[in-house]
Amino acid sequence: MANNRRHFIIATVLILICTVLVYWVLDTVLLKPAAAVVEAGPIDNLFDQHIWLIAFLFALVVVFMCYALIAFRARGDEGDGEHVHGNGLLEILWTVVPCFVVVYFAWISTTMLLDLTRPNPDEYVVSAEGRQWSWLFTYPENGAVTPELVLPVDTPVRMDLTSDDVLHSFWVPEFRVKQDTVPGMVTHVRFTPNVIGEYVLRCAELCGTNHGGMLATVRVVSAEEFKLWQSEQLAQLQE
Ligand SMILES: [Cu+2]
Repeated sequence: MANNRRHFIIATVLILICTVLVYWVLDTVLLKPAAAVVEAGPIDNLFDQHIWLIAFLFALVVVFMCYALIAFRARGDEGDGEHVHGNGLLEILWTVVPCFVVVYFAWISTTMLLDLTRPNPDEYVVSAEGRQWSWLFTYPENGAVTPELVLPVDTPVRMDLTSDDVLHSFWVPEFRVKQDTVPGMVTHVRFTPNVIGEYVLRCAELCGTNHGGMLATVRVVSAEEFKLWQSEQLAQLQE
């Protein structure tokens, strides 16, 4: 019994160490670009919780397996091992605990999705059309049509997305959110850019030969610069 407890304590400590190491490796390898929207905080937090869970599950399986292989190996004895006929407590635990984990992640993911997709009365609307293999943006308030997306900083934005041909997907990694564009319907994606800068919009849905080249420049500018840009667009329209 004392020996069992010793094995259990050693394995638990090894699992905890392995969890931290795997988390550290994944966190180092899966580099996310610096966030540039208000909504990034909770999204990155959810991502982080998943990475911790993945690291723990990996450690749980691999450490137990390796520990058992080494600590309980048959030393010259090739006879049958002891027969085990199930363990009620263990079976209840490994059914109930994962259930709670799944419900927990479903709950926080659903509430976050509802939060991120909730309409905001002050949102600034821009339409984006995806086509093989480029993007086109329309500003409904003045009818300007541009190949680059220019947005005012610190303003909630709603993109109305459509497709001219096949499925595409609107994705700016720094904005974290992603949404498919679907032929024949309008889909929406909402975010609030909070860092002035230049980003790249990428198509994230395999859509044909030049899918990888389906990029567009996204510029997040100050309110003054945005007004200037709007008046330039308007002047061009009136020419
Ligand atoms: Cu694509």
